[in-house]
Amino acid sequence: MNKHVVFSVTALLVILAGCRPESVPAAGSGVTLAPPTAAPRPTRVLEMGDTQTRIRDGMVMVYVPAGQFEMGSSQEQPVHTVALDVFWVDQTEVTNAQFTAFLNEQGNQVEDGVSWLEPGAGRWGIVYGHIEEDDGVFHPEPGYEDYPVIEVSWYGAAAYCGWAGGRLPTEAEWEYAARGPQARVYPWGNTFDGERTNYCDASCSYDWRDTDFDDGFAQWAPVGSYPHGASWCGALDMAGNVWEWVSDWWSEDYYAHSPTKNPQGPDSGTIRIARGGSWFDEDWQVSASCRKGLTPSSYRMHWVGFRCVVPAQLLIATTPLRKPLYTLGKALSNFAVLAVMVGLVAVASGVMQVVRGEDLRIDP
Ligand SMILES: [Ca+2]
Ligand SMILES: [Ca+2]
Repeated sequence: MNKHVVFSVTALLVILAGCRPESVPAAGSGVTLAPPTAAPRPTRVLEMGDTQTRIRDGMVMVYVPAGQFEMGSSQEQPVHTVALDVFWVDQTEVTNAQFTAFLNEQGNQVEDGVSWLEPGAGRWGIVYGHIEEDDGVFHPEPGYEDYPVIEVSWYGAAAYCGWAGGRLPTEAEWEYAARGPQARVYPWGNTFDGERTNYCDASCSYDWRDTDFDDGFAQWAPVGSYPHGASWCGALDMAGNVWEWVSDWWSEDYYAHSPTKNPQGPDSGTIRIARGGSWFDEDWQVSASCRKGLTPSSYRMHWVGFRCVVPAQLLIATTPLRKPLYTLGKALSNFAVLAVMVGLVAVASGVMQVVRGEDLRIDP
């Protein structure tokens, strides 16, 4: 190695030493890439509290670390152990504004004989939803942009999540995001608190209303209205507001033979599942283990919405040169000096520095 190469490597090591302290994130702040070696290989360290914003729809997602919990309850039997890989879950239910953008790009398509959304007059001819259509252009009713989209079919919910870069959660993912490793009864704990959720409270007009609490809303509320009802990972409205479609088919005995690792639900069926209860329901129905079976092609109801998940392996950093440089470094791994230099140049230029949570994006 000649002296020029030695000087260059030494100079780059000095630069690296100056960068390294900045490349160690504070707890909960985001993602790190491994220090360069002869074969640079990124490793990601994600932590509870990490969030990121999805480019396609602006949805904030919260990080759900891998783990296991006891799924089910005395009502949803048998209770069984489920283990899940890491994933990101939407912080809130998908809103009218977000679903409107989807419709204007994709159209209100028909699947299984029903449109993705029923704008205007809904079931029984009553107007519930707050997305309107004028001359083929969809728009949220003014003042209802941040309310959850309702009267959306399972097909519309699934199509939206795919468009946004993710998918509907499995039933197990949804319940884990709501309950956590401690398998809480409600997202906030094991005791019901009617001020942490939008359910059928004292202001509700139905006979089964609970006069012990006033949650502030007779019907559906803007998403994120109950920050004190957050689940262990920071997801909101997992209890109440609107039920949420999940990907699984319904099967009465599925819990008895569910796989332990990342269960996907039955292979087939005629009914899909929704979770979390709604403004329409009693306290026991907004518990995190409660399940409701709904026909995917006909239930476009004013108490059903959804949220999405994104598997962690789909994360892509915005820096356009990171992947090509990583690939080049790997290809040169048999030439240790060159590989080290490529890695050092990448770090020195900032291309392979810390990628914090807020910098992560899902490519459309
Ligand atoms: Ca209510
Ligand atoms: Ca909900």
